[in-house]
Amino acid sequence: MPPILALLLATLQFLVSTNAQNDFKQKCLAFKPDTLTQSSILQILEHIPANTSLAFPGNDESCNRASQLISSEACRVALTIPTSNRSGIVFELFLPTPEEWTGRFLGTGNGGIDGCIKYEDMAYGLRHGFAVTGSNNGHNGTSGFAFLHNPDIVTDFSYRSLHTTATAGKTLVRAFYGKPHTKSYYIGCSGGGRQAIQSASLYPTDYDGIIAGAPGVNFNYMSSWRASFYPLTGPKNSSDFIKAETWQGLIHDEILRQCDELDGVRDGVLTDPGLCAGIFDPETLLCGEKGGQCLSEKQVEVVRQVFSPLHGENGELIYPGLQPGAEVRATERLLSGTPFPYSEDWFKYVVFSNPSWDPATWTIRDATVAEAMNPGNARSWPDTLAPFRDRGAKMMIYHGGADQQITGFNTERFYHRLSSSMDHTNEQLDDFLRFFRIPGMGHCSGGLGAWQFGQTGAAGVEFEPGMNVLAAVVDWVENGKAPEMILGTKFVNDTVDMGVDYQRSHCRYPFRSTYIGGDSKDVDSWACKLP
Ligand SMILES: *[C@@H]1O[C@H](CO)[C@@H](O)[C@H](O)[C@H]1NC(C)=O
Ligand SMILES: *[C@@H]1O[C@H](CO)[C@@H](O)[C@H](O)[C@H]1NC(C)=O
Ligand SMILES: *[C@@H]1O[C@H](CO)[C@@H](O)[C@H](O)[C@H]1NC(C)=O
Ligand SMILES: *[C@@H]1O[C@H](CO)[C@@H](O)[C@H](O)[C@H]1NC(C)=O
Ligand SMILES: *[C@@H]1O[C@H](CO)[C@@H](O)[C@H](O)[C@H]1NC(C)=O
Ligand SMILES: [Ca+2]
Repeated sequence: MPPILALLLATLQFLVSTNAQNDFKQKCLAFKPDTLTQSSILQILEHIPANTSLAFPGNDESCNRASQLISSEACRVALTIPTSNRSGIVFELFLPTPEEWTGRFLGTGNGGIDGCIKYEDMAYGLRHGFAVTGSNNGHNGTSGFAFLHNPDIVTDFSYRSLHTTATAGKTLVRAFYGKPHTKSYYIGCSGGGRQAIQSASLYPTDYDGIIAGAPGVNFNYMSSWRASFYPLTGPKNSSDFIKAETWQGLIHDEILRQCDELDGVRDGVLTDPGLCAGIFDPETLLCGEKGGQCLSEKQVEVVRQVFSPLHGENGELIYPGLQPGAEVRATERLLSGTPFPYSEDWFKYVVFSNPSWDPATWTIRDATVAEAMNPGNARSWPDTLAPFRDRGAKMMIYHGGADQQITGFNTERFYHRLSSSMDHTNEQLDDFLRFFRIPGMGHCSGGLGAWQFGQTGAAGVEFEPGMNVLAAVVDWVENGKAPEMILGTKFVNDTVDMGVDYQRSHCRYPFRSTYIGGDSKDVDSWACKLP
């Protein structure tokens, strides 16, 4: 092509794209979202050019999200929407350009008891052509203080904020593009995983495809389980307190000595921590005559209890124990000699409505009280998802095998609960719900395992169904291709730019990732087998 023609063409392309951008910008700024959702108040309406570092000056500092890179062009809408006469939500919607919109709708969740919008997940969905919503779940920041004497804010946290957001978001999407979305999806982990289960249970038509990561279900008892650690370990200065170095050195080493090779590979990962929980014996660490690094009798008992299920006042199992292998990072919170902050706030501001309640006084009696109260119906422990199943919706659940905040054993328990109460075989559950265990992964991310599979906004993997959980649930919903396994990727030093360390196929429960020989970093050296 002669240079002059090439220049003309380039100029033309530039003008066309600039015009499209101007059109989209005008369309965005002319949008009247607050007239479409009842009683809402417009907070922000702005056009975001591609590759903008978007700042959130009003965002609560405890959310630790001062800005977010938005890589594709969008129209941003922020509203406040009342949910009762004493509560309301901050609602956010990112709308891609009509050219980039796939027709899909995506909801994003929160974490813990927080009211932090996961802007990284919103940016992630936007980047892949979803119209994406997020909300503050009824209050701002990570503290539970807002719950005090306001059960409506607790209800928002439990399920209402997510449902309100889905409803408003879909209405606005239809108005903005002049046609409704095609399919709706949800992605969340931890507290966001709990919201996922609430949504499927209470509002089964809200989402067609749901990703529930490390779900904080059986929430009342989970809060008690977390609260039980501080009275168990004692504060940092108590005489038998087990220091982080001891958990990470002595105790972790002994767990690896007893359990690492149960899966056939000495790699620091317990592929199925359930095998270890059944046999691990901390007694070997008891100080004897030899001396050296060791544990007192009381410390041995603490270690034993940390890895044991929590039983209720009547001796019934209320929550399973920590997974062996999770102790390394559990020293950050559960084993830190300080109260678990979310549980402390939940008991203070919700269960007891008493800001001076002392978390050191927690006893199993308090677990009974919280469970009976079930504030805001936050239990999140359904025994059926039949309406969700019957309308053809799909759910993928995942949970790390070294989760330092919510034991992965509870998700196995949830799976068995659904299987037995719905009277479903694994194959029948597989039709609409699949659970993937991620060996060596911590809480939602991180760890020695192959933990990157598109579950968070920081995804370093391609948007391919085989290796990306969001793409996988889309493929399941839209093309009927159910995910057999998830290919996880471990990057060198967890740094995408440093290249792939290894990949592993994560099996759907109850299949277990099983070493069959060869280089253990080779994906073909492992197979999914029934135990
Ligand atoms: C945004 O940045 C990426 C990476 O630097 C680049 O590939 C892309 O072309 C940019 N997009 C626009 C619209 O500038
Ligand atoms: C919550 O934060 C938003 C900004 O993200 C702000 O508009 C709103 O007023 C805050 N709400 C409260 C109760 O502080
Ligand atoms: C708020 O609504 C409740 C019903 O949900 C009602 O009982 C109460 O009187 C209302 N309070 C105010 C201040 O309007
Ligand atoms: C331990 O520290 C707490 C403050 O965190 C203090 O109140 C308590 O007296 C200390 N106990 C001992 C035995 O030093
Ligand atoms: C590995 O990552 C950490 C941050 O997570 C960084 O401090 C360190 O320098 C990295 N190491 C290498 C070799 O890049
Ligand atoms: Ca191993």
